[in-house]
Amino acid sequence: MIEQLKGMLDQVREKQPLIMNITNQVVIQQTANGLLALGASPVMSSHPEDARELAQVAGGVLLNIGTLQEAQLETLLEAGKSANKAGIPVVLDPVGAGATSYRTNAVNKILSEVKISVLRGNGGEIAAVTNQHWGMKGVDSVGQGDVVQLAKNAAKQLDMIVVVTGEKDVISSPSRTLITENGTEMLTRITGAGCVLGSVITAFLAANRESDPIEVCTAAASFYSVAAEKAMERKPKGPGDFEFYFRDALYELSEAEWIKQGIVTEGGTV
Ligand code: ATP
Ligand code: TZP
Ligand code: MG
Ligand code: MG
Repeated sequence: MIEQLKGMLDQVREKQPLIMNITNQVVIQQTANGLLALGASPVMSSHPEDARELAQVAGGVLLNIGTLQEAQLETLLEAGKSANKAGIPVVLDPVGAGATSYRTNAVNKILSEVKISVLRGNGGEIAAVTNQHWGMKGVDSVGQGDVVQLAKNAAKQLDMIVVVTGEKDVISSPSRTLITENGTEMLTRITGAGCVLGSVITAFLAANRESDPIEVCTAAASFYSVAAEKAMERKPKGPGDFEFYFRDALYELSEAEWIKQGIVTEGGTV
């Protein structure tokens, strides 16, 4: 089915969409560099008024609660509502949901006040948002379960696209599920692999407004995982080399190479 995703990467590189990120203090630089390597245009914001204005001119908004502070919650909500008014996609990364009730409650507040287009998290985070307990060790998922069923149930319950990442990524809407099978375990050895993917999904959505959003999210996840495989082909000595090679791959991996290597399957109806 991956042939159907052809063209979506080129759209990002051609349109260079402005992506507004309200993200955590750990991954600000990785996120800006990842988006620039991909061909998008990043801007970070941390003040409610600034975020409200930026959301009116951006192509998409990424909300990430990784190092949430009380004042930042207002910024996230303002940005989300402003993006809703502008009619642009909003992606939410519920970093560490389930690890503390503070995080879980913050995610629930955002979900109740902002129309989220895509929720992207690891298994433990998505389980927590849907009132299940898979287990979290800080920001990492430690529980195990049926990720395909988790994504399907979450998409239905929340009525939005849900991307559950891990060894495979499961992308589910309330009516359809797609699975990407590429990637490398080395992605778990660098911080921000999930967070940067959230911004990459936002960039794909911003540049492909006429396409089916579940296919656009799948293109983003598939391209990202194949780029990680390309980085591994250069035989990094460890996570340090890998991080640089991965950024290079986000920059140089062509649409044709990605489509040739990407494995995407239908996950059945919900
Ligand atoms: P965590 O905090 O639990 O590490 P995360 O928010 O960083 O989660 P991941 O689930 O690690 O997000 O996903 C980030 C990227 O890494 C995705 O592209 C995913 O496909 C990839 N990935 C994660 N684990 C593996 C793995 N074991 N094998 C292949 N790819 C993986
Ligand atoms: N602590 C708070 S946010 C963050 C850490 C380590 C980064 C998490 O990044 P990711 O992409 O979820 O691994
Ligand atoms: Mg990670
Ligand atoms: Mg994460």
